Amino acid sequence: PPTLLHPEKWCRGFNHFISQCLIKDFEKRPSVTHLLEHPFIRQAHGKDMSLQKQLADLIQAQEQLGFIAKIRYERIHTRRPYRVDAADKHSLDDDLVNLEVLDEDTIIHQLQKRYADLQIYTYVGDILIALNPFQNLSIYSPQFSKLYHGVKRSSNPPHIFASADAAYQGMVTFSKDQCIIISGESGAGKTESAHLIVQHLTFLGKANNRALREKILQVNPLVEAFGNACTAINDNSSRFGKYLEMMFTPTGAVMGAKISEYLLEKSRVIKQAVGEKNFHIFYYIYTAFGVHSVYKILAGILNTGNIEFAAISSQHQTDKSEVPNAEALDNAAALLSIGSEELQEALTSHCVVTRGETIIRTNTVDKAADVRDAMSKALYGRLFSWIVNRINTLLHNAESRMNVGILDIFGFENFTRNSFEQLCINIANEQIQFYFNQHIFALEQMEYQNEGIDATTVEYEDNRPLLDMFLQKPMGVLSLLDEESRFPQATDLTLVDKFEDNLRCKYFWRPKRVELCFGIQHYAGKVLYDAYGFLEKNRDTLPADIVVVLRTSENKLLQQLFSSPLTKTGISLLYFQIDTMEMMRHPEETTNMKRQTVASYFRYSLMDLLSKMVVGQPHFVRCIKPNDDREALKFSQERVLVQLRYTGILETVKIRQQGYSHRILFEEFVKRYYYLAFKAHQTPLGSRESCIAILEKSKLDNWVLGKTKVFLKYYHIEQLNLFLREVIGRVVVMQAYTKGWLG
Ligand code: AOV
Ligand code: MG
Repeated sequence: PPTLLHPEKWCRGFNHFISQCLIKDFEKRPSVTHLLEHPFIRQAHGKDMSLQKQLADLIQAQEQLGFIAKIRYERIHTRRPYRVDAADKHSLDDDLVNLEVLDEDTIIHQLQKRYADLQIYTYVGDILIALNPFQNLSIYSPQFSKLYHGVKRSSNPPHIFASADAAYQGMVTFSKDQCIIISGESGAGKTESAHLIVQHLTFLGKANNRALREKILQVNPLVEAFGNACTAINDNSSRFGKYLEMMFTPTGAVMGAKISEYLLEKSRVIKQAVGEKNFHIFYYIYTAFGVHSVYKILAGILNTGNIEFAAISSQHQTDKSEVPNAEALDNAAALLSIGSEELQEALTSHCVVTRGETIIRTNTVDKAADVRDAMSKALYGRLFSWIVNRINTLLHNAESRMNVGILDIFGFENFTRNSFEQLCINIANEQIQFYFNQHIFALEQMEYQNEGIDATTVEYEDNRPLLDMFLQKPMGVLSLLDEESRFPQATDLTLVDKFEDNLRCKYFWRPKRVELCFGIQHYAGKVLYDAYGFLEKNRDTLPADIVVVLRTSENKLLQQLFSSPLTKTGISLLYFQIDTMEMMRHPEETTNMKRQTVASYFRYSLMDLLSKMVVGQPHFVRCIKPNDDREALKFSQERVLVQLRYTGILETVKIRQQGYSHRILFEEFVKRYYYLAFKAHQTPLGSRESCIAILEKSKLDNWVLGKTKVFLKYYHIEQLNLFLREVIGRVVVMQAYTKGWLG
């Protein structure tokens, strides 16, 4: 039994000791009555001091333990303390790192066996492989969220909730932003995975505000109605890149969200490949009730698509066009709340200013059709950005300090005919693959060298040369495309010639006899592109005459969409901002800004996305498509093998088996985990020795110390965090009870 202490000794020096005794005692018998009976409390009560004062002192004492800063009282109501000794229900098969024989056959066999048992998730260390089940599984209910809440990862079979949980715990424990990067080819299950992550994070970050929770859960379906469509590969294919940041309070309660959207495939509004459809929202509006300004614009876009043009040929003029189906024109104009005549004029003619004089020129049939399409694309693109912006206004919370970002972009695509959109989509995927490689292989191996650690080098396929081929200035694909887009005389053919002359590397080739084609050997496979329309798509011109007419609209929303400076955006809200900022800074360059191409916006977008991603601690989810027929339980070894190869899974297994995925500076390590080996009031040095003390006390093995850093396996971190949580949990339980007494 603990030694009785005189109440006057409830001073700083003894606080820690007293708390520890009380905690120990309380753990044995977790009852408040019992605690009240504790000799410390009794003795204090027996003397002159009131119980309340005593307890206030106790809380103060615990505050001095330094934990209150980290863990707030309310946490106890939302979280239960971790249990380190939870029964291990996992099987060795759950993690490919446990395989003794490491070759493609074994890995494929393993995944196939698991898939047949409907075990769609498998770990590779801290990375999650998710096979698309192509059927609804009953493993995503709130019961499952509970099951995966705050337990040791090996307590349950692998699951997407466990990955979301790891990100959440990482954020709460270390107050560090997290980033979940979901990759995989089109139809592999990225968007579904993103939904499930949001679902679990919303569960974990129980907001008191139920309405907020509901709103966050509705964000994805809403944005996807506007940004997803049916393609040849996927009925709900993402036609834009999405980075969703969920915002939390320091105690882990969800408080808002923010979406960044990247490169919406606007061309889908005017044209879809055979067997594909327009954005979902166009099929929903028929059922929508009330016809709202958003719906009016959507219906306006549909009717604009019906406007046709015919040539008016006379002896003098052959380049004039008119609209033979006036009804479509009138409908479109009425829905967009603009004048029908003005619209016709803006479509069939354009103003040119020469030496201060304004001249009106007529448009040919083809030109008029181009203007019509450009208008539809601009309307839709800006509407989409506006919707995303609205969502952000409603959900953004400026006070948020921590977030978990979830990246769900359009997956790698290879259709029968691939155009400019596929090129952009595939470049974005190259970039994500590069980011993965950097994190998993390059940075890790560089650190071994710098820190003098002896670890086996793992060879991996570096896609850097490919990325350079796309992004390099001035000789990369995007720069060459921009350059050619500036020449009025250039054609899609001269563009391909230019590519051929300048891209002298093994990743590019030009097939014989197909003039407008070029091929690229992407990290995920060969893709043949058809350059038809590349220049026009890249220029993405929206004539000023159209903007002028749209600005006269009586629809306030439409007016607003076109009141911002004239840009060819709709790609990303970000560029509305860049545009305005740049113009303020360099008003003289406004005209140049107007000439920004899709390729250059795209490059900015990628950089912006990366800058968001790099600040967070990354977590990777790699989605794999088991077959191309979207059939449940069908596992094509060949298809899976290709994906495993190009994503470098085999190499990932190797590096996770042999390497140390966590590298933490001595000082940082001691700061995080000192309580596992030292008393709360001690202040150990951030030295090698302190690290050893913590690691040994925690009974971990297989770790290594470098010159300045502790090198840990992915499972060590989990262990350490669980130990830490257990200790913190005990203190929190105590605090909650004592606070409860005080009312
Ligand atoms: P993607 O996001 O990776 O493709 P999705 O997430 O849209 O792919 O998945 C495609 C389809 O696979 C979904 O519509 C579901 O029918 C099915 N699916 C995927 N994951 C699951 C799951 N966990 N449970 C049940 N069904 C699932 V793309 O956006 O085209 O790159 O651009
Ligand atoms: Mg998707």
